Amino acid sequence: KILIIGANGQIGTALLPKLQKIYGEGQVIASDLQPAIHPTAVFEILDAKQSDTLQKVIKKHGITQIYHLAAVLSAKGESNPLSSWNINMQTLLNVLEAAKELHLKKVFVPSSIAVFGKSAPRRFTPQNTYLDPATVYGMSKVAAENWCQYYHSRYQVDVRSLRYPGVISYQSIPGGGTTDYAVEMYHKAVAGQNYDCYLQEDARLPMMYIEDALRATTELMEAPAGQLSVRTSYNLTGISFTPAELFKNIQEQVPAFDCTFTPDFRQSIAESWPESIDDTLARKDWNWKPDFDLAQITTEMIAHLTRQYISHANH
Ligand code: VAH
Repeated sequence: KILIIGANGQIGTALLPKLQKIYGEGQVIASDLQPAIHPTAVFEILDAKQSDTLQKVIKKHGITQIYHLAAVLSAKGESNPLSSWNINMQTLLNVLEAAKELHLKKVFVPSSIAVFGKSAPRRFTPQNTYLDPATVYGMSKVAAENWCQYYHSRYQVDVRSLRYPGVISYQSIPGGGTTDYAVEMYHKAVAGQNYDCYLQEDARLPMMYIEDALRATTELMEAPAGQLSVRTSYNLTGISFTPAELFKNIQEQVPAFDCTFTPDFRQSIAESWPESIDDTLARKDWNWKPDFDLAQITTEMIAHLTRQYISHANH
């Protein structure tokens, strides 16, 4: 049985139905701090900062795998550094400890391009390079990667990880990320409104469509352990684009859409991150390959969001 921690988050909301489809609805237990946003089979209100309640839920359902998708993201994390660090680290350590104590089969822990800082090459950023993250979120993910490698090498916990780029999805409203501008821009365009972007026009960032992110996650988790040469976290990417390029791409499908650019504190976070990522190792170790380019992402996002706006309008 699989436990998703943070099922109400951006990745969790989209991963839940995918895992249910693969493993069967009753095999996936969703959990989060708040009640389920979307109706699902089995849902547990769970604060993963409490080790004993986490282990109680694991035993209650006979959990053998955990997808730990709860964290305070980069932008939101800066408003309360110490509590963001405590939340991200305490939950992670509780998950790794539970995996060791209760002999879980596999664990997934997402990392992020937020682990890179000003010392890393900004273009085609390599798997191994000096990590000096500018955000508490990034610092917590660097620490998480090292803890994952530690629990794997010392206790043989089969924990696997991906450094997600900005993920573009239609299934949830953005929550505290720096890359969320892309999702917000699509929402505004479909709602017939203009968008004031909080990043500069030329802020190029590595991004990925949610379908690619979910497939990368399940492909990594299903790869034979012996093939995996990285036990911190794999570099991963889909495509890179700037807010100006996204604006132009959306305008081709929504001609009336207009966008202005008013950079805020998130611009300095974006400037500390790579413009593009070298994910050669993921391609080599477990045959990673992205499917969606920017035009396809725009077509998908506009189609899904239009359907949502129509169905909301009819209620
Ligand atoms: C964020 N979407 O912006 C997340 C992610 C690389 C970006 O970590 O914080």
